[in-house]
Amino acid sequence: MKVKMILPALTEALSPFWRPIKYHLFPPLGLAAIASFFDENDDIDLQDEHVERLCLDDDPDLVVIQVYITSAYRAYELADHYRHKGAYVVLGGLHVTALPEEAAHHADTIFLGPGEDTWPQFLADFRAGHPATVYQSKSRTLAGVPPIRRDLIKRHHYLVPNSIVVSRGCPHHCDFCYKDAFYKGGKSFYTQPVDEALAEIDRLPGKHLYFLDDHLFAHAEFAAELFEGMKGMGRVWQAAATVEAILRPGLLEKAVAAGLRSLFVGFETLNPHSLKEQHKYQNLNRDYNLAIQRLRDHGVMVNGSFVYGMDNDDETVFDRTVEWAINQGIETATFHILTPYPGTPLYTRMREQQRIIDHNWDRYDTRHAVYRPVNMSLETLEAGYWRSYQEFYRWSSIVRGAWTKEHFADRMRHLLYTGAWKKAEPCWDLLIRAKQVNHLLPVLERVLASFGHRWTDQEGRNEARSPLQERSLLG
Ligand code: B12
Ligand code: SF4
Repeated sequence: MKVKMILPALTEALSPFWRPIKYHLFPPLGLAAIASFFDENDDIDLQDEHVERLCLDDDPDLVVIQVYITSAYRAYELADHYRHKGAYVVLGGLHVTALPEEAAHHADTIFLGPGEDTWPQFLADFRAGHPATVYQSKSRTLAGVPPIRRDLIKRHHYLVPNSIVVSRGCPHHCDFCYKDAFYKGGKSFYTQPVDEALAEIDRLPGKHLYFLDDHLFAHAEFAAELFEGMKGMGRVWQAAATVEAILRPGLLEKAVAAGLRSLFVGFETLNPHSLKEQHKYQNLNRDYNLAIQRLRDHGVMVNGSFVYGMDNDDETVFDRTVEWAINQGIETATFHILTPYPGTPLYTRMREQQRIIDHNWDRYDTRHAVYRPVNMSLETLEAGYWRSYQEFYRWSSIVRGAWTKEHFADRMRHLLYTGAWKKAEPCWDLLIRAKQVNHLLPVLERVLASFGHRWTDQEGRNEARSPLQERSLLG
């Protein structure tokens, strides 16, 4: 059977704000994960439109499209194109699950929820000639799932080709998050068996890993076993976790010993009323400063995530947040405008309050205000969002952030890492165009592996090695 799998690009790909490096960082894994259920002799072409131009004049038997909200219109356009050509078209993913009726107009079959249980069932039905129009995932497990089809991923397009995901979902229930809507009807958080996760890591070439899990530290026992198993594998890696998990004694230490060098942390807001408003209770009454100090003491860089536009936010929120992030020495920050994704409690609430003013999914990219904020105008919200990026990433702020650090090595790493991400975009673009981005991976690995490394002195204190000491250690 001839199969075409497509991850359509979001409309942003055509906009002046398009940042190629963001999409050439690491491969998303949704389609490669379900591709593992195909037969050996199925002829599969997997295309990620964010990194390659789609070939649309082929004639596959089956077209499989993953739909995110920001790429929904493009996904429907592609689906219509292939249906017109006579292919059987199926749609799945977050947006299909949130709005099945909308997606069903463009598909022969739609899938709701994760695909590990429904996809093999569909393939059997399809081959037998009687596929259903809707498959709803109910049984949730990653045990025994065949390995992700990494052979279908064009590794040379990505800076860090080793993305990996060892769990699904998250145990928390924040109002703005896609999670509860997507996993409705079954478990909303589950992990791979540790042995299978370690085997997957072992199969990955090179050194650097990028975990795509929503919250890698969520299941403390699983995480501790995973990190124990990774010790000695010589990996450096990045992942996401909550403030609460960072503060939990013991787990961070194990992660660092296993090679953790940079962590994405959802701080979201510095205002406890806003945390309550969004039911983000796991962040409530947690000492953010202490969490950052712990990460810093262990040589882990921080990518802080912040959300603007909650009902308690007024126009002072932007400067306050940026100033705090700089003073804390956070290396990279991502700012978002609160976005009511369909299916979430936030969407339901705002809809009831008749505050949603825009239903153009292209604008649900966390850069646009698609609703009426309470304590500021929509224009102030969008302007404050853009100003935050400008302020946080100006050189004076980067230097100020770097100099909050005690050790010279950490200051240098901050300057190199943050500067490379935000100040060297034209160089990234050139490398991407020349299909050479992957060649910079060793440099990233060296920055992550060497500068932030910690050793324990005889009294059990953590110390940073100087770059000189590092160089002699690395040979
Ligand atoms: C990697 C990633 C990115 C990458 C690349 C994404 C890309 N090229 O599209 C980057 C960093 C660039 C990025 C950017 C953005 N992202 Co993003 N990203 C992710 C992340 C961390 C991992 C995705 C992944 O590979 N997951 C692992 C695979 C196995 O899971 P999966 O993709 O869901 O696939 C499973 C199911 O969905 C299902 N499935 C999917 N497709 C199909 C199809 C069929 C036929 C079937 C049967 C099943 C099926 O089966 C799969 C196996 O279970 C997710 C969080 C997460 N943990 O998923 C956020 C996430 C997808 N991103 C999100 C957002 C909001 C964005 C941005 C808008 C943010 C921004 N302001 O920049 C942009 C826009 C992205 C876009 N393309 O539209 C949200 C989406 C919310 C929503 N309702 O759509 C998520 C869920 C994060 C979150 N917790 O809110 N992202
Ligand atoms: S902690 Fe993160 S992944 Fe979990 S529900 Fe909240 S926003 Fe979603």
